[in-house]
Amino acid sequence: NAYDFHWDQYLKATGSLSAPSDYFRQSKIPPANDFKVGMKLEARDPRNVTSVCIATVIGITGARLRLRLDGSDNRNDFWRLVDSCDIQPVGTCEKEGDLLQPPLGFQMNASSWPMFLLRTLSGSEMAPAAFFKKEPPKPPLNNFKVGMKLEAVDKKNPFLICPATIGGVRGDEVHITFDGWSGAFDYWCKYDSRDLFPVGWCCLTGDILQPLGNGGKIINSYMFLCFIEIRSNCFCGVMVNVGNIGILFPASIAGRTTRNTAKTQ
Ligand code: MLZ
Repeated sequence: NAYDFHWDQYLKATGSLSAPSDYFRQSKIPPANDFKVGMKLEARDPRNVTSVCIATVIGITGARLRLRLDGSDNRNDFWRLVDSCDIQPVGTCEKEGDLLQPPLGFQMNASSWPMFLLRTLSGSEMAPAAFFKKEPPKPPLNNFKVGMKLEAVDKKNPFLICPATIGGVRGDEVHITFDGWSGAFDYWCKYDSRDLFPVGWCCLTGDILQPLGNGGKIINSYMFLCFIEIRSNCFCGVMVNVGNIGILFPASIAGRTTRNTAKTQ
């Protein structure tokens, strides 16, 4: 289908460049994900980062794990890469002389925590230490440039990895904007955030790269259909690239078929 998302086609159609992979804090070869649903591990509580808790693998997506803290509810799941420093094998905490903590919002009485811990761990399958990979080092500098393309986690829907563009650079921070979406999902983060990936990451890991928002559709390598909102009136047109220059034609010139694909999400 002509509307399937392909990076090579999209980069050509928009006349844009992808950010080189060594700009990211990710391993060149994505880490293998050997975890299985149901396995237990230790994880830093995302809502209370000084606590290390017991977590269960609820799902697997590419090089990431969907995690739920034992004793917590099902509305606070979070996603971590298998080479995240936020996760470690069960027993690490004890070895370091620390105590496992109940998650923020522990559903039972605090006094029942030791017994709960015993029960939750007994007979459960612990993720083997070999499944945890070393976190890649920070690239020394923020080399990102405005306009570079990448794949980024949508922080409002953290299970989604989406096509994105660097919208701004400020010291060691970058502004992440999502292609085809208006600013509602944009965010600033550090250049070495683990939520940023080079173009092609999802394809390599088997994670699902989200399609563009309805603000943009690729027609072919030379044509990129875009919808631009001008003061709440939606302007619909076809962007045709000639070299690096994009020329925007109104839909009335471009023809009716383009107009029909405009939807709201
Ligand atoms: N349709 C949902 C998900 C949007 C995801 C956007 N990602 C950049 C919504 O509108 O919230």
